[in-house]
Amino acid sequence: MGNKALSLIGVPTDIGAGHRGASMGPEALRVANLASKLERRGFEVIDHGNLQGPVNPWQPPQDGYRHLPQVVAWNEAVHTAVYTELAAGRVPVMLGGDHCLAIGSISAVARHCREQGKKLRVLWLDAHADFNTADVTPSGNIHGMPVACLCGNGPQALVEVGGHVPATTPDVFRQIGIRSVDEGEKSLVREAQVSIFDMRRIDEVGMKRTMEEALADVDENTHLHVSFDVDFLDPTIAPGVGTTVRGGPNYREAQLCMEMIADTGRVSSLDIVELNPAFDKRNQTARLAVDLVESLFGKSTLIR
Ligand code: 6HN
Ligand code: MN
Ligand code: MN
Ligand code: MN
Repeated sequence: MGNKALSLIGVPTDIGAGHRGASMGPEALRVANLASKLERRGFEVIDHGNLQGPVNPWQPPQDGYRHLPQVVAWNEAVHTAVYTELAAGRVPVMLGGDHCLAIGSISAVARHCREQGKKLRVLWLDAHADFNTADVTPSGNIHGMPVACLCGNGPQALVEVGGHVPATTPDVFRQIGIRSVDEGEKSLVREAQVSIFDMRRIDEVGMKRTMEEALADVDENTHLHVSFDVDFLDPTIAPGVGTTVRGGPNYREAQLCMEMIADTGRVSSLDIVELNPAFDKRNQTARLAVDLVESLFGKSTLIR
């Protein structure tokens, strides 16, 4: 891993989620010693503390979206903070917060890539495709919509958060661990030809081949962004999330996934989202997330 300057950005909100509690995610990751563990690995870590934004009014959806103005406000703050760190030559690590915040972070990464002539690749580690729109969403929760919004399919105010519309295109995404896609969402991902390595595929070919394929054309000019939704992991090892879906990667599969991403040496930005301490037990899911993030930044169990 080339760039050893990491910037932690806490975003304490559950504004896009269907359960309260992801707002406590940043603190749980700090309590699990994220910064000191990365420092021990030779990184220079600056913790910028938490961004601020509107409180969660806990209202029902309006016109297909829940809390749209508040989601826009939080994402504008995320976009600015993440863009600022990238421009300073640092690796932003966004501590969510729910997954709607990826609209702000990935739009910032995409903008940085356009300006630097870099090729963007987003690894979307998740149980969900997060490709819903107002017409097909079963919940109105915007954390189920960030990939669609980033590809220009969403409400104008959100689609425009990064200034450039669309912020990015479906071909930059590689989705891994997917096992819950809503009925209408399925047609949308098919239509957009999103590259999805779902659990069926991981079962059939294994995590090793899955990651080889997902990372196939990552080269020295690639900016690799990892959007790590903690519900990617099997709920038996990671109960501390709002939307558990059984049948996810186990501990070793998740480690291998992270280690193979680390081996590219191209990880340049990261989201850690959907961690929900209200559902966790003794902070175990936060500690597991930190363990996996250490692997993502180069900790290896390999003996060499
Ligand atoms: N996440 N597909 C469901 C929905 O309500 O749209 C669940 C979304 C979960 C989103 O976990 O980031
Ligand atoms: Mn850069
Ligand atoms: Mn997600
Ligand atoms: Mn998810």
